Amino acid sequence: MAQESKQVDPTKELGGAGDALGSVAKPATDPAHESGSEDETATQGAPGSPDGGVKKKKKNKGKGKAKDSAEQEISKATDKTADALSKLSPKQIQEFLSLNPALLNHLQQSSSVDDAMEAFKKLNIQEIMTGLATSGKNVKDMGAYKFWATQPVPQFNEKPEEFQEGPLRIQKVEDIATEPEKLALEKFRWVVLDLNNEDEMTEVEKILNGHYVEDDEAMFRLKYSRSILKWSLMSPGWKKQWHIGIRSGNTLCAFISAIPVEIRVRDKVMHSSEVNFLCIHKKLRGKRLAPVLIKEITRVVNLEGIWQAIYTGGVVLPRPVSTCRYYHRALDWLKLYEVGFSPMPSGGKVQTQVRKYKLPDNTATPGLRPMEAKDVGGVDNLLNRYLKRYDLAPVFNREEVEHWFLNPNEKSGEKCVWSYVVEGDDGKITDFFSFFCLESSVIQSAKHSSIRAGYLFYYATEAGLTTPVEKPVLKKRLNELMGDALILAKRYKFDVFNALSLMDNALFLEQQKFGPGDGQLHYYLFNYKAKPIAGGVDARNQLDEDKLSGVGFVNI
Ligand code: MYA
Repeated sequence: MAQESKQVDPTKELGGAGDALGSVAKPATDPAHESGSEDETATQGAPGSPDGGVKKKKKNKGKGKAKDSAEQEISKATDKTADALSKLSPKQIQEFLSLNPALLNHLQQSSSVDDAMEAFKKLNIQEIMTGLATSGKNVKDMGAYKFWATQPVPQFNEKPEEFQEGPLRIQKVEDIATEPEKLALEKFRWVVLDLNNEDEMTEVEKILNGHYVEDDEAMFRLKYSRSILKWSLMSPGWKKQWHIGIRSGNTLCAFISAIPVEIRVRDKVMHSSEVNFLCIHKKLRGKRLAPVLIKEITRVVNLEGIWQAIYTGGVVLPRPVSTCRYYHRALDWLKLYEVGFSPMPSGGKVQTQVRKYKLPDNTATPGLRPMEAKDVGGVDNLLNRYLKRYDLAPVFNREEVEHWFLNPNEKSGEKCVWSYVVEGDDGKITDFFSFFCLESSVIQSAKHSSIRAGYLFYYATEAGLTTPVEKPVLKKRLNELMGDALILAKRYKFDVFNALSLMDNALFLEQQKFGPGDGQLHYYLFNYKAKPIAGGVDARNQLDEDKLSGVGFVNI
């Protein structure tokens, strides 16, 4: 899944992370509990989830005044945090680190908590903050992962350097239950959604558009169009029984899905599944329904003899194989500013910002043109060779290349993916890039109801295919291609262009005026232990051109 992320002013990152520290100290509260949910009795037997979201501070999204008070708030929080940190006793530091396994990992490398405490004391406040940002939000003590501690996933206390890569659990199809787990309440029932049935597709669209991923401050919520849902849920080999819901009466109140994917982790290629669109109605949150859905998708995937899955998320679970950061390139800066997506840098002016993000009208790469059906073979060949450079990547067949890059739904409605190629004089495809459209609802704005975001999808270029890679050559070519991708995205009326720090993106993000976001995307593998894979950012959450990401898997 994509994660909601919005642009941060890099000079203010310290304040943002300070907020995260505050949230460690204050126990989280789930708003659904506060409102006295009518469904309290609907619990699956374990009320009072120990996790819950960090309490949301609704931001005032007005312009100048809000900005000033936000700045003051950030600066106050930073001062308070610095002050609080300087007063921590060793015991408190130890407790703090135990709440942040990822930061502890980073400090520890291979040593004990005592050594980590020493290292912690030596860190300056900014390092602590960015270390926290790197560790992600909602990190819990391992013991608090009641469900995930029982699943075949690597745990936080295991040392990656001692990992033997491979599956964690070996099973046989004949041992897999043929019926789903019984739901605790009679009014709940399992359903398999038929996405070829327009009414059932409407129900999926409705639950996702009302209840799916939001940013931390509940300002934006991902809004999947029907065409992107069909595109992403009905890819080659899709199975109806992998589109699962729970109904309460006639209302679809929870959903989870999977599609088949071929993934490669280093040298190992696996028939696998990609799990996405896990969503529970807001009134049913915190009632342990998510584990029930996850166990059910595991069961139906296992029944097909598939034992591994890849999935991503904004929350920290045991245990990310990689973590990437979101970056955003404003195309309509004024609109992004008006909805609270992009901040005004201190001392900045609207006109200067608008000018900064202005783009030429026309693309500059000779031979660049939209991808056509006749290019499928060429793109398949180039892309699969390019993806071999990464530690974690899909392996596409021709049918998948056709599906993912040529709009299967274009005729029936909205276009959701744009793909371009450069054809050399000899007719060979030398370069390729693609991006897809995913809107976000603006939850509270009188002026704008949605943001149209382009997400960088897969790309490949012959310029990156030398052994060893000549980084300056690759960097130059990627900047040319991505500069054109931005011009095209602007032409197609996107407001913002988003990309993660994965693939070789660290080579062009800054040059193309992408700014860091407040969102991270953690990559997970189910039933496969793998050593960590670089996410394109360093321990301080900054782009790392020296150590490019090993992630070549982009999801929707
Ligand atoms: S990621 C998108 C997730 N969806 C959203 O963020 C939409 C908005 N939020 C919601 O709808 C709910 O808050 C969700 C949790 C449904 C996320 N991935 O029922 P609960 C664990 C995995 O009381 P709720 C995507 O779609 C949590 O740590 N687990 O919680 C990929 C706790 O377990 P533990 C998660 O807040 C999904 C337990 O659930 C996530 O009401 C990949 C609490 O359950 C999460 N994003 O609902 C799924 N969030 O006690 C895994 C919370 O251990 C697939 N939890 O801490 C695994 C592979 C399966 C197939 C295998 C085949 C081989």
